[in-house]
This record gives sequence, C-alpha cells and structure tokens, in this order.
Amino acid sequence: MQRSYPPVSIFGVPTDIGASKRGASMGPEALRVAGLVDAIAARGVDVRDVGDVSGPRNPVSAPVDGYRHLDEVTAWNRSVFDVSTRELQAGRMPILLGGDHCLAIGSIAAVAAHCRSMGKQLRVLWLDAHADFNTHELTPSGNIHGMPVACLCGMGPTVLTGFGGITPAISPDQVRQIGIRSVDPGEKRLVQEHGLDIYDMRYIDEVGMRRAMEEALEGMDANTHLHVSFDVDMLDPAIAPGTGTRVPGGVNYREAQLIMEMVADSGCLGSLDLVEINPALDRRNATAKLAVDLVESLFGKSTLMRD
Ligand code: HAR
Ligand code: MN
Ligand code: MN
Ligand code: MN
Repeated sequence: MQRSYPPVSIFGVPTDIGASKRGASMGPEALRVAGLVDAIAARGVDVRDVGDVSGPRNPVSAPVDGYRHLDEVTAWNRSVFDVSTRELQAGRMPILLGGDHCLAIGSIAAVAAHCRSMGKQLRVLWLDAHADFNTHELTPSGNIHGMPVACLCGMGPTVLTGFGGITPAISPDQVRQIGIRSVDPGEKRLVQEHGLDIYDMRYIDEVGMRRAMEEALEGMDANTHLHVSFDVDMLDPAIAPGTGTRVPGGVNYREAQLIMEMVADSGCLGSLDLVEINPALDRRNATAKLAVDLVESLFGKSTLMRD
C-alpha cells in the first residue's frame, strides 16, 4: 500500500543531561552519519534537517532533592517544546534525535497541546526497557530520563509539568508501553496505581508481538495522532549495544520491525522521538544504523510487495 506522509522535520538535541552516563549527546550525529535523512527521503517523504537545538552543558553534578540537573533539563526541554511546536504548526512531522529520554517531556507536551488545538486524539506508544515513571521521591538515581512519563502525567516539578499551559499534558490512559523489563520497586507501585498500560517482555513472550501491538493500537482512528517515543534500549542489547542502560532480554530484530510495520499500517504516525543512542558505547554505529533501518519500516518499507 502506498501511503502518503506529511512533510518531516528532523532536529537534533545533543545532550545527555537527564542521564548519569555520558554520551547520548552524540546521538544526533550518529543518526545522521547512519543516513537517517536519505533513508526517509528514499521513502518519498519530503524531509528537512533543521539542525540542532542548543542548551546548557552537562555540569555532571549530584542530584538535589531527587533531581539531577533540573535547571538544565528544564532549559533543554523548553527548546524542544518550542521547536516541536513550531514544526507541528507548520504542518510538519517533528522527529527528535536525542539525546536522552528526558527530552520526551518537551516533545510530547508540544504534541499534546497541538492535538488539543486541532481536536485530535493523542496516543503515545512508549517503546522502552523502562517505564520512565519515577518521581523524585521514588527514583533510585535522580536521573530525570527515568521520569518523563510521570512528568507528562502531572507528577513532577512544576517547571517540567507545565509546558503547553495545561497540567497534566496527558493522562496515563493515552499511553501504551512496549518492551518493558526494568521497573524500580516504588515505580512499580505508581504504575499500578495509575493503571499504565504496559506490554512487558513476559506478555510479549506469551502472546507474541503481533497481538501485543494490536492491543496497543486498538481504538485509534483517522482522527488519532500517534506519537512514537522510541528509546533504543527497548531492543535486545545483543543487537543494540550503543545505549547507556542496557537490560538483557529485550525485543529482537523481527519483533522490532513488526512494531514499526504495524505503526506504518495504522496510518496514524504523527511524531517521533529517537532517543538514548550512545555512540561511546556502540560498535561501529550499529545501534544508530539499526534505528535507521527501523525508521524505514516506520515509513512503510516492507520486505515484500506490500509497499
Ligand atoms: N529506572 C531507572 C532510574 O530511574 C533507569 C531508567 C532510566 N533509563 C532510561 N530510560 N534509559 O528509559 O534511574
Ligand atoms: Mn526511556
Ligand atoms: Mn530506557
Ligand atoms: Mn514531592
């Protein structure tokens, strides 16, 4: 099926401010070097690289009141929110090249505000090994890349929950998480309390990726904007070693392709984050290359004649 996509704007956010391991700041260049722009263009999509946003350097400091680098995380997310909003208002699909996953606070807050103004339904597909649902009381690390989903659902510092003017930006029932296999004890309680819809690795093992994805995409229609937030640590570390918080037992190559193919088939893709690629830990840019391969499927490339 030949699908048509809106024009795409890619922007880099070169920071590792929400993590404690350094190196995700090199993710945007790794994705460009792996050929991301040409790969999307080859799908017949109008794609433009609008460059990198800038922000404060990483001070590499200890957490304060359960948050590491809160001021800097706020500044980076403000820029992400602004660029995402600008591109959405121009009728373009924003693709964020991270950077660590704290940046999804800004990108998804922008998408949520845009959907409200357009009268669209928002669905967030969170692809990750982690639930990223920590708060400053629960976090074992103080790393804000472990908190973006909680912040978006209104649980976080006011500087991070107020982008877009409405708090919370989203509600837990708009989120579907795939690939989860590492949730901290306090975080687990919070996830259960809020009824977060999690398709963890055990569920995927038991029912298969096809059914998990059918359930995750259920209820979407032509009026749905689907935001995909892709933390590459969802993938098994054997195929995606270039990331800061590797967890064994992840999604394999074919399962990952199926996720992307089913999103493409939905016709609802509206925005994307590609985060947590850490070239300092990678093997010859393998993780960025795999991400590009998966993005091709997201834009409708399939093995046989279906495209
Ligand atoms: N749950 C752990 C913490 O809060 C690690 C989660 C952060 N790692 C990520 N995000 N890559 O998905 O510290
Ligand atoms: Mn994450
Ligand atoms: Mn993760
Ligand atoms: Mn508190």
